[in-house]
Amino acid sequence: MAGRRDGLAALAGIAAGAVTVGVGALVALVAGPTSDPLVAVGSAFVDATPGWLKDVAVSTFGTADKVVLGIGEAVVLLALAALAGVLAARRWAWGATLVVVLGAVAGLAAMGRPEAGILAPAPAIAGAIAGLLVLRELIRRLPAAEPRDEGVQRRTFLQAALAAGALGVVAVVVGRAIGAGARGAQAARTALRIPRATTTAAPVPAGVQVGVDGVGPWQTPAAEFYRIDTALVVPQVDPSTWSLRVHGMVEQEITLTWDELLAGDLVEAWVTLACVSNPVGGDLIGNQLWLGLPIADLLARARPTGDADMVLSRSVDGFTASTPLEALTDGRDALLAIAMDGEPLPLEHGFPVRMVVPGLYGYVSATKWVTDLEVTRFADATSYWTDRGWSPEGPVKTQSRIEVPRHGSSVPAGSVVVAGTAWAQHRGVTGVQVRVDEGSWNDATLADDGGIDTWRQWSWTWDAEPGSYLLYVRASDPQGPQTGAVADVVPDGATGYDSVRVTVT
Ligand SMILES: Nc1nc2c(c(=O)[nH]1)N[C@H]1C(S)=C(S)[C@@H](COP(=O)(O)O)O[C@H]1N2
Ligand SMILES: [Mo]
Repeated sequence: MAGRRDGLAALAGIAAGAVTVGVGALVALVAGPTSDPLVAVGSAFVDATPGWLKDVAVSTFGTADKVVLGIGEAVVLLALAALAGVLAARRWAWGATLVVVLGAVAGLAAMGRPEAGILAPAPAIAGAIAGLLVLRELIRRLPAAEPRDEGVQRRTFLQAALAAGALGVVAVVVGRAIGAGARGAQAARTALRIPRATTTAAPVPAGVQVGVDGVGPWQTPAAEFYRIDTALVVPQVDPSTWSLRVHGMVEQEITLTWDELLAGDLVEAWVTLACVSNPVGGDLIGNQLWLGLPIADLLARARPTGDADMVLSRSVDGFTASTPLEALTDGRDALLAIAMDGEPLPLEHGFPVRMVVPGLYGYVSATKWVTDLEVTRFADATSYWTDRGWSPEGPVKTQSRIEVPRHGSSVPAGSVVVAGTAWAQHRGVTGVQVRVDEGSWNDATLADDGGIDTWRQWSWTWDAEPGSYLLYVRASDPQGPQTGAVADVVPDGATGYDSVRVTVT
């Protein structure tokens, strides 16, 4: 009967595991959301993930990468919990050791988070103790190998195991729900009123939208804006306690408070933000109206010293980005942004304050939940992604994509409208061309221009005859056409022509 006993022991392990995780989630309500054992281990895993693997994850799962990580973690945890049960049933010390080791891993991971306080290991310790107690009780109740009343023993064991497991799951759900509700950031966001801009953005021309069905909106709705970050729980920052320190190679150190930021001369700007991990033709890019304080104003007060050439921005959760000082002071709309589309930043997009720098990929410029700017030198400091093999330079590459017709679609012969979007942030799109198979390039019609920092829609009408074709697109900026050479996203952004396969019938 060893097989069946192992199965029940595995169940005992899983039930004890659920209790461990549940108690951890409840204690994390006091110790802080990133000390939750599941969150802490997942976050440590994200930070330890080599750049290439992060790249594979983002390109395979896109913005669902966090969900996939969560499922992966749950599967590994279930297997380890089952193993702890089986071991404990054979020899208690083995199972107990595994539980203690897992607890220690989670506790150390929590202590390693940038936001860690002295209570950081508490959820893991409390969870492990609760898990050990439940595991011991359940192992004691395991039906004997040759029982006289096996049915009864089995039933009481299963009842106890299911009750413990259910309690654990309920604790996780309740703990997370209370945690989300109790955090003040969402309430503070709702109560916030965004001040008017001192400098408003130029009105958007009526024709920025190319007017072809299937071409995405020129302004990306905030709710649909892509989200890329390393934060497994969205950092909760109450604006009333927020401040930004500007220090390092400066003549005057500055601490900016939330009220000072709101009282500053706020500037509005349309900026298309792009992720360096966006593959050719991809959608890790969005265009929005941002409102914020020019970072140049702040730096002018701090007065960087002679040989400084970089600003290392840091968020509450420890993420860092290294931005050329030049890009923050050369007159472009580099902002400490507080609003998107006239509303306070959504929590997941950096509430209350993030950076937005036209022309640079997000990983070197767009720090969300930002609280610290250190003026320094590229020779002296690195940042989150440049430590992982990505280029210190992160200018956005000129790119274009075909949105209509869709890849793999069929269209009737005759006039076929081909349309999409092109971008060359801070240089401006000056032209777009479309090519059928290996034919010559045809000039597309550009929609109205929203400014050099935004993307631009385009369309071209194709006189199509029956057959199967590959359509290619390329954009030009003032330096000339984008390159057709195919390059991967690592280390500084993908290149190559976007193409779609179309069947004309
Ligand atoms: N704190 C923090 N800020 C961050 C990141 C992060 O991981 N943590 N990711 C950066 C990257 S790689 C990109 S592309 C942009 C994405 O901003 P969004 O999620 O608002 O679209 O945020 C940047 N700012
Ligand atoms: Mo990114």
